[in-house]
Amino acid sequence: MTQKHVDANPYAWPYNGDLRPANTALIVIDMQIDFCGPGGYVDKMGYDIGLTRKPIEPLKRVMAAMRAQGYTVMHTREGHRPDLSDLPANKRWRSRQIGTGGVGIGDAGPCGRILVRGEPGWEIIPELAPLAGEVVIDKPGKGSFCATDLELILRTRGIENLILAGITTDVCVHTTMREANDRGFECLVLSDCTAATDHGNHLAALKMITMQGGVFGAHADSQALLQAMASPAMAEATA
Ligand code: C5J
Repeated sequence: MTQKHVDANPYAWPYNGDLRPANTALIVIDMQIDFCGPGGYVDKMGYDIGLTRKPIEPLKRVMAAMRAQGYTVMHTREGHRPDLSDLPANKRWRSRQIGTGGVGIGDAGPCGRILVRGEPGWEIIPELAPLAGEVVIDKPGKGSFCATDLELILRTRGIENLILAGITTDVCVHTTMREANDRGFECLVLSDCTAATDHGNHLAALKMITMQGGVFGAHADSQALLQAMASPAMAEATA
């Protein structure tokens, strides 16, 4: 077998050097107007969308390169049914505790009802719109595996390695990484293609990944991934 590694932290990723378009997917998590657009949920809560918009430019480059090489590119959207039958009461209550006017998930805001499927704020931002044929996973929770068909789709495609990006590092990206890691997927978070509503939390979330030899996987910046993708595969070292 030939080998390709990303210069990642705390180990050269993936662990077995088996990085190929056929076994590796990029999952772009929740790059929705509600998380990084003006008038969306994050903006309404009073957080700085300057932080959550930072991943857009590096993500554009990574998505273009991965699409060009035939890697699987997938997207997720956090959101609830219009009748809110999949919105736990405690999630709704907590979302109303912050921001202006007690407005939370399911309530009307400047971009329509917050995190409700079909509303303008729930849409993926136009800069990172999915291409025709790319899988989009609609999830009611923070993790991308909970109450979705993501795992079935990944297994059906023979995906073993997941490259994770999007919003937010400490919530939906981390939850998805933890779910994926427990299912045996080899995970890499792209540090400049994700962001949190608090930069300290972003840094802490990245640091958590590096504990215990890479307790959930590894992280690297997008440049390191692009370099690995451009490099010729090396013959496997023999002991
Ligand atoms: C949050 C997310 N933070 N996509 N969602 O509520 O991280």
